[in-house]
Amino acid sequence: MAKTSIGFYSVFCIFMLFMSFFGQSYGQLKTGFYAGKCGTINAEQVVYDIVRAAFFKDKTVVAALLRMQFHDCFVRGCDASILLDGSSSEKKAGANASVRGYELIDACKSKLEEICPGTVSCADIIVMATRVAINLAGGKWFSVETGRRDGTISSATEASNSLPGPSIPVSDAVSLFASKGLNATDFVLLLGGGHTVGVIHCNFFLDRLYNFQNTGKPDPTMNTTTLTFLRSKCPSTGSTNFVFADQTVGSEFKVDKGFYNAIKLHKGVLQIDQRIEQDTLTATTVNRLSLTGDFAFQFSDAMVKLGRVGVLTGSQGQIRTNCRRIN
Ligand code: HEM
Ligand SMILES: *[C@@H]1O[C@H](CO)[C@@H](O)[C@H](O)[C@H]1NC(C)=O
Ligand SMILES: *[C@@H]1O[C@H](CO)[C@@H](O)[C@H](O)[C@H]1NC(C)=O
Ligand SMILES: CC(=O)N[C@H]1CO[C@H](CO)[C@@H](O)[C@@H]1O
Repeated sequence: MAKTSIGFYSVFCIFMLFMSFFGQSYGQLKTGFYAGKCGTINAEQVVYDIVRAAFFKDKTVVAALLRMQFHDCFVRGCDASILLDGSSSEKKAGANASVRGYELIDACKSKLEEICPGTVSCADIIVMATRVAINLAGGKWFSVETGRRDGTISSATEASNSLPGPSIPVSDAVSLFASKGLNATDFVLLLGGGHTVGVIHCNFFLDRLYNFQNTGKPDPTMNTTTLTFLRSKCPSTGSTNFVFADQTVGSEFKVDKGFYNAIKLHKGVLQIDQRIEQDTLTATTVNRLSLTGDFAFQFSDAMVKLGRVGVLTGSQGQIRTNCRRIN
């Protein structure tokens, strides 16, 4: 009897070991995929240097890259489809209109093509660059997985259908993230980590200031101090102005837990931002992240998980030589 269970146990262990090598659905992504692939030059360092120089000229590259990675990964997976130019590519979708940072990715790509042509994918450049930006903005340094390949299809219609709108109910957002392999905790971490930097244009929340759900009144969940401030920035007649997504003063350019503190004071700018503080599916996580130091450690894990969504690896897709077009 004992012998049988030991036998079973060993077979089970070997099976688990085998699964750990070959069984992961993201098995072909790994940390340090480019080690030794660009001679003595470290591809991750090349990206680091370029993003660092850009950051010291303009801190808003952090928000640009975070939003770019989110939008890339949520439409056809993290395959750099967001970078493709074209009259009806993802870039042209309404929700994508304010994604920025394309030139920074181009700069990384040109340099890497000089050093090791046809080797480093545009999809990996987005992920490596975003990791650097997060760190420069005060977030923890973390290892990224690489080995993604670039997609060949980009569709504006698909982007419009895959990206969430600012008033999405929490339960719908949780389902959407779950469909990408991200749980409710990941959702709260990613929304807060993204929206702790960057800006929101008035048109995305004007209804909350003047005519919430056609009541002719503001959103009753909004802090009245914040309401007065946001109204001063965003007249009811409309404007192209924008405000910081994180209304904690002094925290606007930092990847930190400031966003959770702001929404606990009802200073959320987007309706979804305030909703995660109110909905039972997410409120406990928001509270924990605002009260503890967990965000600093857990945000990076959530970013790594985001980077696994729908990836192409191995012989799938291609390594674009120019991130704006397929080969
Ligand atoms: C339900 C999920 C989400 C919704 C509905 C949403 C919606 C929005 C909207 C409407 C804006 C304003 C865009 C503008 O004014 O130009 C925005 C900005 C932004 N979002 Fe999200 N977002 C979501 C999740 C995320 C995630 C997961 C990330 C990153 C991990 C992220 C990162 C950003 C960043 C960095 C900005 C500022 C961009 C900039 O300053 O250029 N968002 N988001
Ligand atoms: C979400 O996933 C992370 C790991 O990826 C795990 O640590 C966490 O417990 C999960 N949370 C829930 C609510 O399932
Ligand atoms: C509104 O914000 C102020 C700080 O600006 C804060 O003191 C107050 O507690 C907030 N009110 C609510 C209801 O969260
Ligand atoms: C920069 C960019 O491509 N903007 C486009 C975003 O989407 C709207 C509506 O689909 C277009 O009119 C913009 O040209």
